[in-house]
Parts: sequence; C-alpha cells; structure tokens
Amino acid sequence: MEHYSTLEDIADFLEDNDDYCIYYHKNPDGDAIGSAYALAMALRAMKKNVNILCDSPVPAPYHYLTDRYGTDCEIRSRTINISVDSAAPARLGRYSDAKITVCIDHHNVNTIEAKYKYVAPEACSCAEIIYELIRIIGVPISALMADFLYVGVCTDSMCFRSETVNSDTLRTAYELSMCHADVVSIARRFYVTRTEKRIKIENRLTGSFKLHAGGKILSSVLTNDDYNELDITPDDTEGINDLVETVEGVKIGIVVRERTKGRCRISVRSMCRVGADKICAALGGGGHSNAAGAEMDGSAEEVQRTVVETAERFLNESETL
Ligand SMILES: [Mn+2]
Repeated sequence: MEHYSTLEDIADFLEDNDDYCIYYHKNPDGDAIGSAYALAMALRAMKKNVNILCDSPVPAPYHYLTDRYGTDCEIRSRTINISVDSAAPARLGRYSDAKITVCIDHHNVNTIEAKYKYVAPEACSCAEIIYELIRIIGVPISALMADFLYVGVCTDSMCFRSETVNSDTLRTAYELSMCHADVVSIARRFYVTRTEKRIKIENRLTGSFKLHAGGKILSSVLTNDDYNELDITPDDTEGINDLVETVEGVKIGIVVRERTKGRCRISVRSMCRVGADKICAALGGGGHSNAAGAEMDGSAEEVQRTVVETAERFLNESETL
C-alpha cells in the first residue's frame, strides 16, 4: 500500500492551479477511459482548462460516452500533467516523456515519478479512487460522470466478479447508481449483448482453446490470418480474455494475439494464487494479480509455447509451497 500523498492533498493542489492535461494508458480499457473523462469533467466543473491525451484512439464501444464529453481545449504552456490508471511511463506510449505531476493509480507496482502520487493497489478500479477524489473536491457528479466512473468500476471488476472486488467496489457502485449511472445498460452493453462479428471472433478464439497441465492452464490464439479472414482489427478483440474463465477447472488462462508479423500481445488471467502479474513480469510485462499482459517477439506459436511453459513453472512452484 503505497500512498505518497492523500487525496485531500491532491484535491487542494487541483483547486490551486488552472491548466491540466490528463493522460491514460495506450490500448485503453473502460477504467482508463472512465477515470480520465470523469476527472476531466470534474475539473471542467471547477472552471479549469482540461485536455485528455492517449496514445491510442478511444475504442468504439466507448464512443457513446466520449462523444458526449465535448471537445478538447487548447493546451497551454503551463499545463500540469496528470496520469490515471497507468502503471509505468511506457504505458503512455508516445507521451512517455511527459512530466507527470499527479499520478493516480491502482496497480501493484507503479513506476511513474510524480510529485503527487496516490497508488491504491487494494482498489479494484482506478475509477473508485477518482470517485473519492471528486467527492473530496465537492463538485456534483452528473449522470454522464457517473456513467464514466461506473464503466470503470464495472469493467475492471469484470462486472463485479473478479477476485479484486471488495465492499468499497460495491459501495462505489451503489453511490454511482444514486448519481444516476445507467447500471443496467452498462452491464448489458459490456457483458451481455454482442454483435454478430463479435460472436464470430469469440467462436474463433474458443476454437483455438488448448488445455495444459491437466486442464489447469488454458491457452488460445488469434493470428493475423484470423484477423484477415474475419475482417477485424485487434481493437475488435478488446475484452476477449474473459472467455478463458468460462472453462471449468482452468486456473490460468492465456490469450496470444498476433499484432504484427513476429510480435504478439499476451494476456494472462489468473483464477488462483499465482499472480498473472508475476507471470507477465517474467515475460517483460506487468499488470494486476488477476489480469496482466505483455508484448513479446516471436510467432504466435512460439509465444504461446513460451507463455504456457512460464505459467506451468509458476503453477508448479505455487503448488509445491
Ligand atoms: Mn484499471
């Protein structure tokens, strides 16, 4: 538990200055987007000048919210940089050199250097921390802000079923529902309804499922050929990792996605005590104990073999403890 500053300190600092730029990690998820946009809306309500920057475009499923946020402002020279939900400078992609003054995050390990740093690994989502911060600042939480925050809580908690869900997660969800977050439509949108294209992608991924270590490890692959045949981009596969949890008995689930020739993105889910972040750290990546990722060189097949071997090693170690 590394709390370098209090949220009260950060709230005071934000009140005292005028120009902000909020950064969130590349290949963003709902928590990164929700945290950044909700904080930006709170700062706008405080009459501050705010911009939001990310190395990747906002994925399509979030456009229905971000389109309602409005346009960015001009970036001024004395802008103070804030990072949310981002564990390391490299996660900011082409903005990795930005001098961050306020860092708010919930990853176990955070290597961003910032004067005001608040890292709460016990928080299930960064959105929960942003919610507390906005409450301390005292600006009213609009229905759109509540939707942004609820999307963060709902997606990082995998719709309230990840190991990291705790009573604070549920309390935040309850309070956001009191602020008119559209809880039913968000759960439906991100966890129930699927497009026909999505169903085809999911079928392709589940078709590649392989079991290892007596069924305790599952690996799966999406290759460039799959993308071409299904006429999709890697963006269309966001959240696909959830599927590895659907097979009974699986403790560690792996998805390998080919990005370009000879380069793959891996995602690891852990449903046991083996840290997904530990497995990914051994492969040059990082993340949370329940979900983590890395990028690796090699063909999809080679990468899959390496990740499975690494997961087996960690699983064996934990079982002999
Ligand atoms: Mn997060």
